[in-house]
Amino acid sequence: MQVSKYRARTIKEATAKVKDVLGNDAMIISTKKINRDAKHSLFEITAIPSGDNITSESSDLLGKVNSELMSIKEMLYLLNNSGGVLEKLIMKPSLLNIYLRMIKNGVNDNYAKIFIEKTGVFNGHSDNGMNNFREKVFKEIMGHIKIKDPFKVTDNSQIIAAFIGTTGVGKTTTIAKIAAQLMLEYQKKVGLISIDAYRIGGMEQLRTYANILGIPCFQAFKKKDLLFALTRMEGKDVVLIDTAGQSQYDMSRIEELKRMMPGDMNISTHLLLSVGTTESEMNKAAVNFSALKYLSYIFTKTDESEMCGSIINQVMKLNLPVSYITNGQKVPEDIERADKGKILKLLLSKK
Ligand SMILES: Nc1nc2c(ncn2[C@@H]2O[C@H](COP(=O)(O)OP(=O)(O)OP(=O)(O)O)[C@@H](O)[C@H]2O)c(=O)[nH]1
Ligand SMILES: [Mg+2]
Repeated sequence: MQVSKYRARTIKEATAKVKDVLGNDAMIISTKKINRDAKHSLFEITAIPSGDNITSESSDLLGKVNSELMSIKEMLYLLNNSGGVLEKLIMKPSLLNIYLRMIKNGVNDNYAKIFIEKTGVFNGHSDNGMNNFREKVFKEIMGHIKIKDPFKVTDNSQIIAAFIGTTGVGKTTTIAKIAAQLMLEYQKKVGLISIDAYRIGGMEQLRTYANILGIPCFQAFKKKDLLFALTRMEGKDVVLIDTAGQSQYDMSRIEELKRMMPGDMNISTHLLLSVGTTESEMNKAAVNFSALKYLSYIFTKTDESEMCGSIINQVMKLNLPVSYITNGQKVPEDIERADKGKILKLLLSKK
């Protein structure tokens, strides 16, 4: 293994030097700031060419930093996207790595910075033990995530839950997945209601799932239909209501839905958001649909998106709990109850 050291006055220059000699895919083993005197310091990068075999005699050198290896390409990415955090974290490869993962997963850089800052690393707090800072960041992120199980009951009361969100976000499919899960895993009696009065065939998709599961499914166009359908659901533990997809900008349709399911009807609502949506679009949907006082987020299509950072971005903005995550088209298996650890993994997954 050919290990070389490159020094320059700034981290940018040192990175450029490595890139010139070893190329974009060279792996950085360590970074260091060397103070020559009070005024002058140098950055040093120790790197190996890409594909270089890490032999046993060199594994000592790599030691515990092995898991933190970062390529020059990633370092350049951080230089352009980290707004000064890189320089501050240069001596903390494990934190730098977490920061990189967050940024590459689309976590808003302000939030990423806050999570790192909370460890105290920027205030000169020392790292007690190998993984302390790492664990602190994980704890900090997870501390912001709240989890909700919409179907947890302490008494025997019926739960009525409606699912709202923009067109095609996955409402009908998710309802089918949840219905199946509640029936098969939790032995619940489930009924379905569709209030999709806008689309021809809007009801058919839900009815097909209901037929497969062998459960009732009613359609409602108006509030009185909905009330009638609900009376026919007496005896069910859970009633799931499918709604028509609507633009987050169409406030009149959102208001219409609100009139159909007013607060006194004891219907809990849950907002579906597709993780592939841009941060601003997602937030717009979250804010405009809040007229319906939804109780939790369901993040959909994590399988389709390279970046799941939007989950934490949204959670940080409105501070609401997450109930489910969906990760594919297959009914009923592609759904998971939300879990802090799983969400953390999605935010830090390697790209
Ligand atoms: N890859 C992927 N596709 C999904 C997921 N959830 C739903 N879909 C797909 O997204 C498409 C739309 O799903 P629907 O359940 O019809 O969405 P909807 O919100 O009910 O749509 P409208 O009723 O038209 O507003 C379908 O092709 C689903 O199979 C998911 O988690 N991952
Ligand atoms: Mg639908």
